[in-house]
Amino acid sequence: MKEVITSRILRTIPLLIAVCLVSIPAQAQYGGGSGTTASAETNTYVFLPGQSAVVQTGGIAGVHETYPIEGQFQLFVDFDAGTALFSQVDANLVDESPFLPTESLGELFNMAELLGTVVDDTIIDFVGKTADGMESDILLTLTFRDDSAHLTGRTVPPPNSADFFIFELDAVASKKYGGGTGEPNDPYRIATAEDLMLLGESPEDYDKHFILTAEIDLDPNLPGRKVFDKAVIAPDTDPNDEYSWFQGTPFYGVFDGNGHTISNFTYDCNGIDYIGLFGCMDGNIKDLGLIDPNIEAGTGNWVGSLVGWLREGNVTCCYAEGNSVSGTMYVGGLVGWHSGGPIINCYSTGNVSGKWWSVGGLVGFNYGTITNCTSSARVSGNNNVGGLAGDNRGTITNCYATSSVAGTEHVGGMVGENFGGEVTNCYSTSSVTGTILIGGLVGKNVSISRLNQGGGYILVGGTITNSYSTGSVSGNENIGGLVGDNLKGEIANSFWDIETSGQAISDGGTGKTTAEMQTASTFLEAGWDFVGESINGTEDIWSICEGTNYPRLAWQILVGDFVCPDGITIEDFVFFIEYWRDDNCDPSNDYCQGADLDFSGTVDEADLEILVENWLAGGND
Ligand SMILES: [Ca+2]
Ligand SMILES: [Ca+2]
Ligand SMILES: [Ca+2]
Ligand SMILES: [Ca+2]
Repeated sequence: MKEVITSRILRTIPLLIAVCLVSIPAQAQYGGGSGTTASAETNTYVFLPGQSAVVQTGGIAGVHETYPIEGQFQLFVDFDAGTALFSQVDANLVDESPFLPTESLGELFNMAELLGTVVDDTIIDFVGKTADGMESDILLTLTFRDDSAHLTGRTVPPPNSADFFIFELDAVASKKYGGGTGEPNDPYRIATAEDLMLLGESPEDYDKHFILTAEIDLDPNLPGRKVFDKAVIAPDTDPNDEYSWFQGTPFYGVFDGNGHTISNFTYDCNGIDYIGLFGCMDGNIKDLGLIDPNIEAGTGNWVGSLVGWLREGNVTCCYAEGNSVSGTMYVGGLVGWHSGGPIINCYSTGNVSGKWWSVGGLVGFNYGTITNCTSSARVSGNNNVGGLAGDNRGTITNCYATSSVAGTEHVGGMVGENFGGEVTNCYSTSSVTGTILIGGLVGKNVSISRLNQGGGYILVGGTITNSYSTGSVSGNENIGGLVGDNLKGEIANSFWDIETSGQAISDGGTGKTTAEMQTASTFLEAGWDFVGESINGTEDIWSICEGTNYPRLAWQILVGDFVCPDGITIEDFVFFIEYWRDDNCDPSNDYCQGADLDFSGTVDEADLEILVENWLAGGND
């Protein structure tokens, strides 16, 4: 069996990797502040208060009024064609006046109908006529200076007209964020800490699309940064309400980290809820890394480095490295409370601590779906403390935890309390210590009864399937190698290592020796779906390096780790070189046994580069 598994073990694995931008070097997609490489672009500009006004003069009454402008506009410029237009104007003259035909700046200058001509790189002239039937001429000049647009111009009445007002515009508008329009095909670009903080202060943009175009450092010692006393984006706006509800606007747009990182996000404030880079999230976050987030929430609840409350929406391909996160309840290394769409391909490292309930390395309280995630964060709390999630009432699939977990009651290497939840294809190597209801994988496992359509009750959840644990487990009461206490839950085809756990018993699962735990047949006979066999399935969830390691999840194995032992070593290089210059690799890569790492059809220098990059990146554990 060993030969079968190890020789064919990893050839399909390259298909499973490279779903996240964060795990591979970020591609330079956007040029940063000055926009895309295309010659045509649209940007949003915001009028600067105090520098933007319309002056009205003339008429029989001899009016002379000044109206400040508030708002923004979108400017489309095609430098190649030499044309420009205002694609959207959302700005108003602030003061009311009986002499003013409209408070809308766009209507007053009929901006949507003006034709722009690019004079040179910095000047655009706009001409047109008013829409009021009087047919005044309009002449505006837009001048780019730094990242600002200066707008000057006026309406010009027809010759010999006696009773006309003249409107003169003199305004300065700055480019919003690092450019873009916030639309799906042209997201606002976040290039600086200032851009990010501006987004936080702009709830009107929480439905927009954003993309990170640079690494951002929020170190409070740097100029213009600070120690935050609320979530950076989508904070609770009434932190002192009696019931601790979330008030405020959730972020419900898209935040694409684009493979970039945000470092040193620092929060320090006691007793405020919904804390994280995002306080409350109904949108999507992807391809974003947080480096060294430092969150001291004290008696605050719903605390995560990335999201306090993931209410709806998704978090995909995100991580928090070097966490220092603390709070009281619902505290997680990435997300405090998760009731939203899936969290996929995410991880967390560092330290997570909670004074009371629901503390987890990745998620404090999970009511949603977590797939292909991992945590090595050290976790401490009181009740319901887990290496990946403190509480699980949702679905955790294809995840692993390598933490150390300490608590009092309901403490597990993976999940503290699995209350009607599902844990499938997961493993934990976390060491676990506590007092009562302590398990290597799950502290307490509970199936809950639910009314079915026939009027009776059925038991749902509380399932642990195809999972294992190996970490040391210690405590006083209801201690188990895999599960501390199982209340009517279903534990199937799951194992723990009786030697490394120090526990001969468990309220569910099957205890095995270390040698048995590192033997493929133990798991194959239980129906686990491995790479290199199809009898148990073709999803190929697991891989094993027999005799040296326990089963590992196929998704966690690096591109280029072809053969045993685990990690990229000289043995993998030797395997790779056997296929050097093969130029008829089929699309499935079967013929070249996966050595065509970029699926180009040929095993060549490009593949070698990928192999060496992963080798040097330390893919040898
Ligand atoms: Ca509140
Ligand atoms: Ca299989
Ligand atoms: Ca290897
Ligand atoms: Ca290739």
